[in-house]
Parts: sequence; structure tokens; C-alpha cells
Amino acid sequence: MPEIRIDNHLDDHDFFSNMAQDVRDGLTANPKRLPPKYFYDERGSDIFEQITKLPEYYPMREEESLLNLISPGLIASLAPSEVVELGSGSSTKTRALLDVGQANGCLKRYVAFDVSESIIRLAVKELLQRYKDLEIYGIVGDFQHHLDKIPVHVGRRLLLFLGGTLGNFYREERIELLGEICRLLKPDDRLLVGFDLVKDTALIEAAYNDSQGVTAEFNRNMLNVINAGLESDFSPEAFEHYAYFNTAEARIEMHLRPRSKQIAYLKTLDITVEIEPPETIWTESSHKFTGESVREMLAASGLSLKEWYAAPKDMFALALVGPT
Ligand code: AVJ
Repeated sequence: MPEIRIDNHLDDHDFFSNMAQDVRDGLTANPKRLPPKYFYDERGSDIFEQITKLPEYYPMREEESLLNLISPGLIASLAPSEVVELGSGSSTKTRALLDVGQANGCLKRYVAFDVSESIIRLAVKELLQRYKDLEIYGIVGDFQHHLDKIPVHVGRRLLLFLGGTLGNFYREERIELLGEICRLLKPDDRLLVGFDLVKDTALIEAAYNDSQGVTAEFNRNMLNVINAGLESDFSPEAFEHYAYFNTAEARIEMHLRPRSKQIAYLKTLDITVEIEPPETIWTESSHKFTGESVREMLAASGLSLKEWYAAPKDMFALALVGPT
């Protein structure tokens, strides 16, 4: 019988006290900002799944087909006994790799690590049906705090950090996070990282301004998360979704822009926040990369690039990385 286990390291008390601190800092700063990790409550994770299926949202599709393409070669050459995925979400894309790993016989264990317990539960249940011979282990945590909860391993490990999630962080944070991730790798282990690439602005902007308004709902949902967490009274519908590509910084910026003057009281923090157009609340940065910017960042993190797999027309890339 395969073994299933899920460990939750997110302590509610820590989560809400971090949220209180983040929101107090962010909403009293200029420009006002909120960290993107607060998108992902149960509803937010659900809306994100819908985003990944939108015709305009190319990153998911591009990465998935690239992963399908390279999985046989990757498994044949690395023969990992363990795959660990950071920010695994529904683990949908990963199946290509797990299928090949199971067929090859090398793969013994899959560790899914995500901030959302509900999504991990669902994923682990489904994976268990599909992979009768694999040990499936779920870890609920925040990869800026709980990477040390990933158990040590004996065989070769392949770590996955897909979806372009690294792009949500700023340069300093990315380098720090890559350094932390590197500590999970023995010399023969590898890390596969997904990067969305700089491309035609219209294509990028369309991916974050879908015609069905799903991304707008995703963006506004952060105010529901804050309302629930800090007893505040923001009206999400009073804000419009605003997303544009900042060319100089090579990133999509998502903002919430009030349609008229808004005043919200945050009971837990005992602060009042006033905001009127054209001021916005900056909710996300999604950085886009080039082969060169990735190489430079890896070098600064003490990692070395082993392979670079780019999708047709440089729509997306996967970098296979090892400890130097
Ligand atoms: C999960 C951070 C990779 O930046 O494309 C999707 C999040 N935001 N649409 C991204 C997101 C708006 C996504 N990442």
C-alpha cells in the first residue's frame, strides 16, 4: 500500500500576525501595496486554477507542453528517486513527469509543497489514485519559512519550482530564495525552474487582462482575504483591476484602483485607510526574464545552469540548475 501523509506547518497565529504586519506596512506605505501571497485562500486558489485554463493565459500551457516534451529525456538522464515540487498547487502539469518516472521505475516518492491546504488535500488524493506505486507526501507551508520541513533524502532529488512563481519575487528575494533552495540539493541533485520570458507587450498584457474578467476577480479577491483576516470592510467591487507591463522593470504590475474615494476601517489593526483615484493598491509583480537575465541571477545565487529549454518563439523557458 502506498503511504499518504500531509503535514501542515502553517500556524494560524503566525499566519495572521504576519498578515497584520504585512498589511499595516503595505497600506501605510507609498505607493500602497499588498503581498501576492494573500491571493491564495481557498477561493483565490480556485480562481487561479480558472486563470490557468483561460485562452489568453499562455504561461501554463506553454510550460506544460515544454514539460511534456522534455520529461522522457530528463527522467532517462537523471533517474531521480524523488521529485519535490515547491508551490505544487493542483500538481496537474507535474503528471507528465511523474508518469515517465513511474514507468521508468526510478521514482519512489513525490513531495508536494504548497501554501494552500485545501489544494494539497485534493492533489494528494488524486495523485494517490493515479500512482499506486509512489509514496505521496504533502507539506503545507510557506517556502520563505518552511523549506527546512522537507525531509532529507537518500537517492537523487529533482526539485521543481514551476509556473513562473519565482517571478513574483524581487531580485534580492529571488537570490535569497534560490540560495535557500540550493541547500536542499546534494551535488548530483537538480532543480527545474520555470521562467516566463520577455516578449511582445500585447501578448503579456492580454494574459493579465482576460476578456472574461477572471483575473480581475482574482485581484479583487485579495480584499476579501484581508477583510476576513483583519476584520476590515473594503468593498472589493469598488475597485477595478489594472494590469500593465512595466517595460523598464520587465514585469507585469497588477493594481487595484478605486472607482471613487474609499475609506476602510481595519478593526484588527485599528487603522483607517483612505484611497482615492488615481492612487492604487499594488498587489502583484510578475517578472519576465531573458536567457541572459536568468544566467546572471543564477550566478549571483551560487547555482549553475545545466540546460536551458525554451518553448517555440521563446514563449516560456525551463532552466535545469545544479549546485555549483
Ligand atoms: C502564479 C505568480 C505565476 O504571475 O502569472 C496569474 C499569478 N497573477 N494571473 C503569474 C497570476 C495573475 C501567476 N504566478
